Amino acid sequence: AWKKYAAHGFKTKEDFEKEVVRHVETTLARSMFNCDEGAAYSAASLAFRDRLITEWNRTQQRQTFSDGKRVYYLSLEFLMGRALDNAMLNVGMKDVARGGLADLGFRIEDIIDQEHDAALGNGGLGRLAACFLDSLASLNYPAWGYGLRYRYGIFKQEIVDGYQVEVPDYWLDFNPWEFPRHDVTVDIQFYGNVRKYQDSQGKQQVSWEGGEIVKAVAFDVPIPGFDTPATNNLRLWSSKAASGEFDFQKFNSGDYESSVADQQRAETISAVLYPNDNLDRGKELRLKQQYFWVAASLYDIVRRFKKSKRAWSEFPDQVAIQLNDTHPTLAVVELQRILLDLEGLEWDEAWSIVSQTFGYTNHTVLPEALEKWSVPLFQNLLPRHLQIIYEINLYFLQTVERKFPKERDLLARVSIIEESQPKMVRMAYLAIVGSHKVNGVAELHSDLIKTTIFKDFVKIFGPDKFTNVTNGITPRRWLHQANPRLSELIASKTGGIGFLKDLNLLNELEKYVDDKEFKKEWAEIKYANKVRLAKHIKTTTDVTVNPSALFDIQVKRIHEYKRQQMNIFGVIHRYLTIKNMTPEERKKLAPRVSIFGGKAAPGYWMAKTIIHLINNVGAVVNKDPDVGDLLKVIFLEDYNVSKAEIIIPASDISEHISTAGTEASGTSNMKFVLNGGLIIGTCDGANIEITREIGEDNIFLFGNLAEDVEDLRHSHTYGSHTIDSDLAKVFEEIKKGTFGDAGAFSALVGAIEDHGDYYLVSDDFNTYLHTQALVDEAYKNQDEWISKCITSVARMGFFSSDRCINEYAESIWNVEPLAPENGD
Ligand code: 26Y
Repeated sequence: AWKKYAAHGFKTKEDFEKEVVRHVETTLARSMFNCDEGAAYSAASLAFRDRLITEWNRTQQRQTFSDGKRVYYLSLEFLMGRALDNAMLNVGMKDVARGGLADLGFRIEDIIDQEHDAALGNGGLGRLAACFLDSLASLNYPAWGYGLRYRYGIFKQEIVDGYQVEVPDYWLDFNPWEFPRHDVTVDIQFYGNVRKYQDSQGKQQVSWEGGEIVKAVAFDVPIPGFDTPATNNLRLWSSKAASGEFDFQKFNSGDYESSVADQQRAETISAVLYPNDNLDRGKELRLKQQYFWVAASLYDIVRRFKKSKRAWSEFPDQVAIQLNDTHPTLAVVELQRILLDLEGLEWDEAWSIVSQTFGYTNHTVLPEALEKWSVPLFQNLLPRHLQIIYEINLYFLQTVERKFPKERDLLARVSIIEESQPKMVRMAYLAIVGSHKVNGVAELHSDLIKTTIFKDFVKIFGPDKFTNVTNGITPRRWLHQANPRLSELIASKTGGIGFLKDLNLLNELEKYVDDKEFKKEWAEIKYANKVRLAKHIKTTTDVTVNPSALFDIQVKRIHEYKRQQMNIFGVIHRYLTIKNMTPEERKKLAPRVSIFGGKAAPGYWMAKTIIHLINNVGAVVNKDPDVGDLLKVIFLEDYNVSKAEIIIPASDISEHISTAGTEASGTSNMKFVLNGGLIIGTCDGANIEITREIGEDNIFLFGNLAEDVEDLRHSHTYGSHTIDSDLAKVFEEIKKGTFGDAGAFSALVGAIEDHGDYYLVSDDFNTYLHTQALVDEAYKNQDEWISKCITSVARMGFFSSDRCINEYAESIWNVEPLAPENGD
């Protein structure tokens, strides 16, 4: 309804065509005679960008005039995927664009397909940030995202001879979705030293001097809300040398090369996204990235606040800053430094402002993913910040000592500084001490952090500081955009597209669980989505798969804790079973396509070995005439957001099989169920809440519980560890060389056989196979299967990121949406 109020931009397909032609002929300086799909994509995007920017300006003005509290979401990762399709759908103009493009001789799908994914993230944490931006805009919250404008996003994955090969993702050749703000820059300081002195009034002053300066330049990306004119901003910082082009002194003295090198060194800061997911490597350049981004963002936030001429004490009433994991924790220290050293506040006053402003979201309990920075590194790069951290720690430990005078061990345990060699700064502890709320991302996870890694802090701060906000996903991208036909079918039964803004309206679908006609349409849509994926598989891997087979999908980052190795061992077991069957027995088996996808961190050898094994198993199984259509094994190259949009709607069953207690939440589990697929999974992360919502008859759960993991691990190490007999047969086959050189997989097998099986693959293998057999049986009864799918979708309303953002707004940020303008 708001569209008619849009002051600028096209309304009809004819208007849209004019805009496209104008951009082709002027902005792109090309002629319509040689306008290819790439140019049409660029011009269509520019036409939408123009439209968004008008609304963006209005939104920003209204937020400024209304003068309310704003939310700032600080994330090192924003895994946005493609923007054009999303923009068209969110402003409700896709049909107009389709018509206009058709008149110009293009199919809209081909144009959408031209876009390069914005892949500024690794996996779940980065995609969550992107879903949150969509919800914040759609719900009219005054909110900004702040991140880094990496020149290289997550690497592109190629599979060569079954191995992962990483190729740089240079994506900024021409990006129509960003506005460079060459006038919005911040000078960021590194290194140098700290001088303390008395000023003329005798007041103690601290000054951070010398070192080097790098310039941060803002690039703005408009974030359109769905069915609202509200358009928020994602500000990404790019680094460049502070002196402008290069150091003229060096140039004049003939040292041209080294002045160019300085320039390049500055640009390195925002050059590349670190490709590790849930693994901290403590690299100096990453700490530089973190400070660069945090300092630029805080400068921006403080500048905006200061325009309002309010007292500093009102800062927490105007500003909420959410830390997406510990990556932006330096913001706590930087704000304290600004208030103390630059604004002249007293410590206690400054600290009270700081700790009321921040909220910290934890996304993992894995010890190897918890960030720690070495004190000597810190001392060198950020000397003043290290001093402030020591002071924060001192005051914190003093209050702990007062409260628990007899507990000496407690002080060492909770100290922000770990007394190791070298000493380390524990970023999660700093984030807890510097925030007013700490949240986990699913109920089990939030309970676990309170009873394990942050137990002492619950005792110190009380339980109310720790809370849960279960993750969610945006139904706009993950249903409406990825699965347009299902979205349309749902709309036809729930009274229009309202469910996309109020996902609980999906409940209406329960009425149709036994409706023959509805179920037929439902099944047709699933089949069509499987045909679409089968085509993608054919063009990318040259393997033909039968769309009537059960599609079993596991797509996510490759990690031992996510247990893709268990899945592929299960596939091998299935293969061996088929080989041993008579032709009659084979006829009774449900045909299956096992589909994998995901990237391994470049330095994570075990993960790369898992990819290698999957590909080698595929090479053997897919050409074995005994097997035929009964089993196909596919590894899809370069899993990313836009591929997820094709893969997820095509699933019958998806695997979310992490060792219980290790996957904080998972979010693809929600996406798969929302698209009418069932889940096989462990009692971990959000699987538990999904089960609670959809009912345990509609999910295939198996495996040991989180509470039993510790004892099992202990028994592997100190008791006798016998490998499950089915798994032992699988290992035998691998060792025989059936899937290529056995030596290549000895570490993978050895981790389970000889090194304690930390992820409990053997312990869970039997129930995993058993549950997969139940899946086979259930799939044979298509009528019941479809009923389960419909019931599940009907009960998924809870997992909208809109619900999740409203919870953050109420329980952590204390912000209200900005009411739409009159008439909007
Ligand atoms: C320390 C650094 C190298 C690091 C970089 C990326 C550490 C962690 C990460 C990424 C973590 C991540 O993606 N975590 C996932 O967050 C999702 C959103 O909350 C969860 O659903 C998922 O379970 C969790 O693994």
